[in-house]
Amino acid sequence: MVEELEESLVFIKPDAVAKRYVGEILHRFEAAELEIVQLKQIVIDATLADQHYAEHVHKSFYPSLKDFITSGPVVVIVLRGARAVARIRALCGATDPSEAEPGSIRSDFGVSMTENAIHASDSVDSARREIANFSAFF
Ligand code: 3AN
Repeated sequence: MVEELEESLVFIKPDAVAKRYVGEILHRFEAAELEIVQLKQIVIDATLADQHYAEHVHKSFYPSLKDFITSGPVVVIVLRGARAVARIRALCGATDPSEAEPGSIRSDFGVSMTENAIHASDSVDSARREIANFSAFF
């Protein structure tokens, strides 16, 4: 049986781009046999931030998350592979870098709940919605 491939929307956040971790993070995905389908450095504006984080816009942490995510370039990537969504989430580690699994991207490169280096879709449905949100850039 041929396994169905999944796609995931990933972006390397402004903290990790500024610290020049892009190459190291991309290497981890390629080493895991994930294919880069799209890749672009962009700046997320206020409208796209609100769209992408729609489920968080009313939460207390959202204003600082929005300030941060629009503060500088991000590298947005569509990755494809077998069980890509779950495997990428595992490579990223827990949302809070201090709780992220040793060797995960957030453990190695994140510093806080806000500056946590990377975003990755949490389900195939979220990936579809998020890729559509960013499609104007590809
Ligand atoms: P994940 O990115 O691991 O799926 P979500 O979807 O719960 O986590 O949160 C989206 C983003 O919102 C996180 N990557 C993080 O930057 C930020 N965030 C979530 N919870 C908090 C919090 N309690 N305080 C500050 N930022 C948060």
